[in-house]
Amino acid sequence: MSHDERTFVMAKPDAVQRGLIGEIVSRIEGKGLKLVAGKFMRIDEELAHEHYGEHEGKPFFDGLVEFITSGPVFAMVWEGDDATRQVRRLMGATDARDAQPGTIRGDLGNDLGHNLIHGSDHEDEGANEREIDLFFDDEELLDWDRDASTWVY
Ligand code: RTP
Ligand code: MG
Repeated sequence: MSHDERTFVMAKPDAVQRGLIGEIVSRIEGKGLKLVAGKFMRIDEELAHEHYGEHEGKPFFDGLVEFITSGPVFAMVWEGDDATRQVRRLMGATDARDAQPGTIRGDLGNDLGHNLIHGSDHEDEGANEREIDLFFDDEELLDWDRDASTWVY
């Protein structure tokens, strides 16, 4: 069991516009994963093409790029046991209209294009590391340990 698996997560422009950054962070934090990096940023055209390269050529690609570059996003790296798959479970199905209640997309997302959150694909080996590299420099990833004994009493 690896406790140090890292996964890339992003609150998409619709989440930022709707004031849901905190809610998204809170759900992942509440599950017990550990935040190791976070950056409020804009995605330019080039980064959008790299990040969503697997979808290049598909009919929805141009709309996807337009959406993801339309406003700021909050990019994050989360760490923990089985982190990539755990985040995908918290996210719910891609089309927010089909996502189960209890998931971020199921509870809060609007539709297929406006689904609030991106998480690395756990079925695509190495996607998490690839995406972390794309968005963050090594020194932006913080190594830290929880020390509950100091703060919780
Ligand atoms: P994401 O990459 O954004 O976390 O979403 P995902 O893994 O759940 O879904 P993926 O298949 O990677 O698709 C990326 C985004 O493209 C939009 N999409 N539109 N048929 C369509 O019109 C279609 N299919 C996918 C979605 O907004 C999805 O989040
Ligand atoms: Mg995907």
